[in-house]
Amino acid sequence: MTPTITAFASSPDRGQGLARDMRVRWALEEVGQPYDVRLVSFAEMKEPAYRELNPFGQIPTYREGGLELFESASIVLHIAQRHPGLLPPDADARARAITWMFAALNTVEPPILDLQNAVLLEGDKPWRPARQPLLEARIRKRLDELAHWLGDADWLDGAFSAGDLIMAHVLRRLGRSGLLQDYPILRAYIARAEARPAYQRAFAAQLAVFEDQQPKP
Ligand code: GTB
Repeated sequence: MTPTITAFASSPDRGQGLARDMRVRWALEEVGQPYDVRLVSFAEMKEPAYRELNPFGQIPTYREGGLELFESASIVLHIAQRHPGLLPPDADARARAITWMFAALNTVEPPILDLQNAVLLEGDKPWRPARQPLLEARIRKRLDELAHWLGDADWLDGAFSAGDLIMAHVLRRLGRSGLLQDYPILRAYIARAEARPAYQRAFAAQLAVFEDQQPKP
């Protein structure tokens, strides 16, 4: 059964791998599972029919036969549990890899999103300049801790796992912030993740959606 995921018909980053369907595409590519994509507009995502798939009216969603899922990391976990390649066979190592998925989502991503939301939504507020250093300091704390953990290891816990997939995608959100400048360990970690053939295929597939939309000369 070929799964179908939903993705942006029109994305602010025009397919630079930041929207969260990238996580799902990447996981499917890692395990060699072909998939179909249904592109949805912002208006369609807020329709009752779409909210049957995702109550919050967001991408990505995942449909496989009678199974319908939302939440990118839950979808990645589902894929990782049903196919070899993204979670280690050993039960303890598997639990640790899943722990890293949660660490990426619950410990590392929130301060990054706080900063991005401040940039996007609070640009005109009087407190914004004073808040910036606080937001950056919270991110730096996590980056310090993560870089310390990684040290000279390639991945977070042994072989590449779904934990690395989610963590690397979370860290990519910092790309334009300049905050990774001081973290060569993390830049190398992201570069290793991006060099994976599965990542490259997923990136190309997401980008192709928007390249196809370029006006023809
Ligand atoms: N927790 C959910 C998950 O992980 O699946 C969050 C899903 C989510 O945030 N979806 C966003 C969405 O549908 C797209 S990924 N937004 C539309 C809406 O809420 O109406 C977030 C995102 C969007 C765009 C960029 N970008 O262009 O740079 C980056 C990230």
